[in-house]
Amino acid sequence: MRKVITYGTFDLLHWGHINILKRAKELGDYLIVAISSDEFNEIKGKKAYHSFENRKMILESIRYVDEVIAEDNWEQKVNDVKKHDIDVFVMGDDWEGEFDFLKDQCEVVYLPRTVGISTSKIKKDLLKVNNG
Ligand code: C2G
Repeated sequence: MRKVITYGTFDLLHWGHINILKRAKELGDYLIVAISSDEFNEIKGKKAYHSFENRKMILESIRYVDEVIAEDNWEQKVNDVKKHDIDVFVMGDDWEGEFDFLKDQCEVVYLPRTVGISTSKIKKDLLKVNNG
């Protein structure tokens, strides 16, 4: 069984997220998503609208996702790949090259980001709508 893993905050879930989850799943048979904890989001300088528990529950409902684990720090990826016997690590290409250190453990695939949508764009557009 080919196992795939990907990481992210996945806040205000949108079709760009679904695109990468769908494509990540197509690279194997089992997809694990490591979702950033609220504490780790602070380290990333992000404030998610939905709590970790709610972002986790939402991701677990997606047909492409087989398992959701917590992402608590930058360092856990090496151990996650070992512990979960991962064959493929996937991230959007805004992270191109950032995780090449995993290449001696598993395949590392950067997929093109979906253009035209992002959580920050949603927040910005809503601000505009509400402020006229
Ligand atoms: N993504 C995408 N297209 C978009 C928006 C996001 O392909 N329009 C991808 C990102 O490239 C990432 C995933 O969706 O692979 C999740 O995006 P975020 O929730 O913004 O995750 P990020 O903050 O980049 O966290 O350790 C890695 C970090 O946790 C990644």
